[in-house]
Amino acid sequence: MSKVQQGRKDYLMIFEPESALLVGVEIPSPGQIPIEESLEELKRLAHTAGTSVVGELIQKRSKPDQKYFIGSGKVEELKALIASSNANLVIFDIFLSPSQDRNLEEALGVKVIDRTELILDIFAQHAKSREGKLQVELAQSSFIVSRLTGHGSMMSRLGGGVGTRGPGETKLEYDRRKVRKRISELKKEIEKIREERSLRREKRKKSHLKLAALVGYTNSGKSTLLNALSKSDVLAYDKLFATLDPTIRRVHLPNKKVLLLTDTVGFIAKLPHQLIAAFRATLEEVSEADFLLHVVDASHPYFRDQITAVYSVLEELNSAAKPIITVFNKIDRLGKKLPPELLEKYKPAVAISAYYGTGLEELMDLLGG
Ligand SMILES: Nc1nc2c(ncn2[C@@H]2O[C@H](COP(=O)(O)OP(=O)(O)OP(=O)(O)O)[C@@H](O)[C@H]2O)c(=O)[nH]1
Ligand SMILES: [Mg+2]
Repeated sequence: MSKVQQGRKDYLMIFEPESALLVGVEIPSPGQIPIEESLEELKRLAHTAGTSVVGELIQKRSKPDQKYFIGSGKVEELKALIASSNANLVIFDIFLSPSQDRNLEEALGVKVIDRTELILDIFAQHAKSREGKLQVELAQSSFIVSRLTGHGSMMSRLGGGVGTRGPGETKLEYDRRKVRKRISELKKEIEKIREERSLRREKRKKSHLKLAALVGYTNSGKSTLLNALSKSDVLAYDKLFATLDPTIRRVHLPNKKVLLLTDTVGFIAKLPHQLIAAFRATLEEVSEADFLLHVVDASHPYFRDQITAVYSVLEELNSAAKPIITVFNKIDRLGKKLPPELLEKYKPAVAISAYYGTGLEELMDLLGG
């Protein structure tokens, strides 16, 4: 996993090459995505982070166990699986409380992380710009501070060499204070970036050009579409969360008008709250946009659930009421035509292949109108 901690000592989590076991827990609740689907996605996230997956375990429960989240019988089963598969990491597809994380690490004798930590790790690896890096560090620091509650399991993931302690002060209090201080520095720096952005935005408004934001589930093809429409070469990659930094490009429409189009970080089901909070500066492009282009990977078996997940993130960004053009992408991978009722349901909507350039004229016409 992440090697970014090199040279940035204190706050980032430290991971080594890993063989991971994945654990999914199904607790019946309305709107819950199927456990198999969620675990499949967790596996892709683990691969993106550079971890190999050596096994999976699923438990169905009516409610979480307070101590371990899973039942104590399952803990034993997991222990045996760790021994037989030589796993050195367990990734839970749920949000673990700090004490559950600690109890599990103690019982299993290997490192335990949850979905949030995994996604944070991927973000840390993919952040390129100063803004992206600051936001990732803020998300990680906020996560760490939320975990600095008791015993020292998290401590081992913080860089050592913490300097001299004040008289009578425990290491924990010291660390918590130190991370909090860093959080406030990071917030100040990000605030500066927000101000720069808002200046740029003012300038943009004077140009009277409309701004559209590409939103959508991660890997749906947003960057590919941005490239196709603006004839540029933004990084598009078959990995989750390839894009972390917003990039704005000009699109020349058939009616001779120019539209500004911005790429954004992809969304995902169960997006950690810390990330949305930390990426506020970047995601402001979405709330500032005149309208949204919602890119859907129509070839994904669970694209309907992905649409729902995107809408719930848009709600969190107070942007669900904006005009939305739904773009069903990757139709080249469909065996048959996209059902017309789908286009009707999400009207205005188009079916395209950003990769092969199919349907782009129709989309351009919609953008111009
Ligand atoms: N077959 C096919 N593949 C596509 C199409 N559009 C995009 N892809 C592929 O899908 C993968 C993801 O594309 P990106 O454009 O990076 O997706 P994104 O939405 O920007 O993803 P993140 O930035 O990771 O959230 C890449 O491997 C693309 O080549 C399409 O129309 N057809
Ligand atoms: Mg992208």
